[in-house]
Amino acid sequence: MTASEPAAVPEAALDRDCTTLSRHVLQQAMKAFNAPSLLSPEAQDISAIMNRLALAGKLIARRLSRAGLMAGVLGFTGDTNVQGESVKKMDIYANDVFISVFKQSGLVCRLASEEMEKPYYIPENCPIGRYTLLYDPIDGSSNVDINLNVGSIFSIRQQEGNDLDGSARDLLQNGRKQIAAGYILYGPSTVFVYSLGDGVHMFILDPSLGEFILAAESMQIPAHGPVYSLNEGNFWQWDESLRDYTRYMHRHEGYTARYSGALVGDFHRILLQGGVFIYPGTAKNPDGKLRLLYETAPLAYLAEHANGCASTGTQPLLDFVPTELHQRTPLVIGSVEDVKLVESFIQDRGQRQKPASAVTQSSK
Ligand code: AHM
Ligand code: MG
Repeated sequence: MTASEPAAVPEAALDRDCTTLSRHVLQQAMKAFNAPSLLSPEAQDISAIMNRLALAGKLIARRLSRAGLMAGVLGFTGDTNVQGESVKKMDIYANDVFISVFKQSGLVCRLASEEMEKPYYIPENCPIGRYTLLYDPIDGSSNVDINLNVGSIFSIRQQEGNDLDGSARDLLQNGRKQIAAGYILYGPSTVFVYSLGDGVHMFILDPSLGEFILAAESMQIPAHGPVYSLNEGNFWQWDESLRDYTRYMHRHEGYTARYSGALVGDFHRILLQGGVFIYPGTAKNPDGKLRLLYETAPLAYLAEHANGCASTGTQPLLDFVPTELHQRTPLVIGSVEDVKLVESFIQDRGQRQKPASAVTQSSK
């Protein structure tokens, strides 16, 4: 090669650059719905939903990247949401982004989020679709004002029943009913991770192209990782079993702690490197802090499709059936071996608390 000849771009790198999120989703959707062609309505719908989610992610990422330079972006609104938490301006902006992106789309019949007490129903003058979108617009919002990572979490369910006659059933069902789930992580790069039930796939936003480009396909959470992740500031509010687990971590070599304050960030680390994240019940909140439908269930869906697992501590998280929209659940999620270790402490303590006869019965 002479100095004047351009260096050849490796074919694989070019192919990867051409594997955009929308192309990938179309192929995945065909598999998920056994669709004979790219033109099948389900494949088209899911692909269009993912494209809209990607647009929401880009809009939120753009605002976050300039937040410190613009007036009225950071800080609290002064209001409290349905969860009793102080609302940040970015929470409202991001919630509105999802609504604007989907309102006219004809893809969803309703949206439900952490920031809205009741679902948002598509107005009568707009086309109505057959899917429900559940989302947490800004997960980890305490990180927003200090320029640390935050995320958006989403879950898609097929509409079942009718809202008008009260027969709607798709919201209060277990997590196995999700047809897709994922998150967008706003960190040094903006990352889009999703599953349509056949593997978990990661895309990175290339700002120069404005496209999410494939970074990893069919990701696998390692069976074990050294990192455990939980808010030890709540130590004295936990059940003794969790305190025993934490003492065990302190006393054994090979473990280290990380806790980012944003579930999406902590889960992303686990997806890449293994380990476990725990948000248990506390004395004040026996079901913990995290919400099932738009926080724990979507991430549990991803964990299970990446060879990891998720539980409430006593049952698989995806089996948990909510009784209300903003239902909370304890969460233990990550590498199979590390989740099992946490569960073993919870179960051991349960056994020890039972009367001797009950322990003998159940251990037979
Ligand atoms: P948010 O969606 O209102 O931000 O709340 C969820 C966040 C999670 O991202 C994070 O893991 C957890 O709350 C942190 O809570 P705590 O400060 O109690 O440890
Ligand atoms: Mg959240």
